[in-house]
Amino acid sequence: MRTQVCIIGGGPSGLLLSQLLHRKGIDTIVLERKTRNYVLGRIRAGILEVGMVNLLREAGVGTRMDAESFVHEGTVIAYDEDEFSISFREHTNTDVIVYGQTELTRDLYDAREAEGGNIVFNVDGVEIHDAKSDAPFVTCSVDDSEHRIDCDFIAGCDGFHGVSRQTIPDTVRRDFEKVYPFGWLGVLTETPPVHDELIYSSSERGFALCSMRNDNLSRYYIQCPLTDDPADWSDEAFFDELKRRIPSHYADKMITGPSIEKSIAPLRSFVTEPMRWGNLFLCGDAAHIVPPTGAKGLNTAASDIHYLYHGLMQHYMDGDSTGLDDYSQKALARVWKAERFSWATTNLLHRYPDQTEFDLKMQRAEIEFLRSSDTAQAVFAQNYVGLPY
Ligand code: FAS
Ligand code: PHB
Repeated sequence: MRTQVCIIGGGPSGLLLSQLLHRKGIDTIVLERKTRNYVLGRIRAGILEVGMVNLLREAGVGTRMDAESFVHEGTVIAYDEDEFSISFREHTNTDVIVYGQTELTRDLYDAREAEGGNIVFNVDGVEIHDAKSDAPFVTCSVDDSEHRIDCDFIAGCDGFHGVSRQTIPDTVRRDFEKVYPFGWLGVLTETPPVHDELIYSSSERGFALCSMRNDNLSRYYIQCPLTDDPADWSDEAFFDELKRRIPSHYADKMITGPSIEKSIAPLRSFVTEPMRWGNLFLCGDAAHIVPPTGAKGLNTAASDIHYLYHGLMQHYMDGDSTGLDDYSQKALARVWKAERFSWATTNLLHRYPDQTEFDLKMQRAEIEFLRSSDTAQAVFAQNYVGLPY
């Protein structure tokens, strides 16, 4: 089998790249380890930056998103019984939209399949060969039969636990990591959101986030110890704890309901450098992970895809490989800024087990400064809506 770009991973990164390249006549194959339903069953991101929105429209999958998504012009920051709003619109003249990763991944699958996309599910044993040569290839097995895909380029879109990053030798690759001493317990419920904007709340009991997917689908998170198991948390216990971490006027009006999904995500900051090795290009979670506090995970995958898509187009259409040569340095420049914002907002709003009284005073002073300073709110807003590509 032969293709121009072999894409490993059928999550949002791999599917978006495949769909964008297809519309420019560039041939791809997507190799996905799981089934379509398994990929769609993972509840992940909810907030899209304008850069991701524009890419999805350019990929021809913006119709349902434009019809069903919500525009959010700001967010609420709460701390104990206090709160304030930060207006994205006022400080950046732009905003974000609420549209679940599950939905955009579904839209991408539908578009790839409608346009004859070559997506192979239940792929096992993916191996990358000769990435440093002009004739790289990928081997894998599907239903116990072996396959070889010869290609010009390989896009490693296979997430944090994939094989692509591991293909780059330890002597070449540098990993940077911070593991946080807590996770997020997330719950999805078919109930109306407690507020029309997101509420990021820092309380003495820990962080909480009130989010949503639509006007009858709410997404809630509470910071929890890494030793917790979702099965340890009844719905009642979850909502009791959530209500104790947000201002009481929200807690009193919250409509709760049975969870239709409950999971714990560990929090980690991670970056690997470089994001290119020969003709292998890493994109999205394969190259970097952020704590979800700043809603940057999926949105940073989007800018990687933007840079690689344009680099590949330039190569195939103009015979110019400048974009590919600049990919790693360009992508990493934006990745590190997203890492910083995600790390800073996590430190601002979460409780650490070893925090001293002084640490808590510093945290409170920083929240109070954010509340009082137009400049600080403009900096928060610029990062939250997404820095330029
Ligand atoms: P993904 O991990 O989504 O996709 C990689 C794909 O590659 C998967 O489908 C996997 O099955 C496949 N794969 C892996 N190994 C393979 C192999 N060897 N062969 C073939 N296929 C292989 N971001 C936010 O902005 N907000 C959030 O609230 C948020 N919550 C998250 C919760 C969790 C539990 C996790 C893990 C991430 C969360 N993220 C969140 C980040 C998330 O949205 C990612 O940024 C996003 O999924 C990145 O997309 P991909 O790069 O496509 O990686
Ligand atoms: C979500 O809705 O899942 C969500 C929203 C904002 C975040 C993280 C997660 O910062």
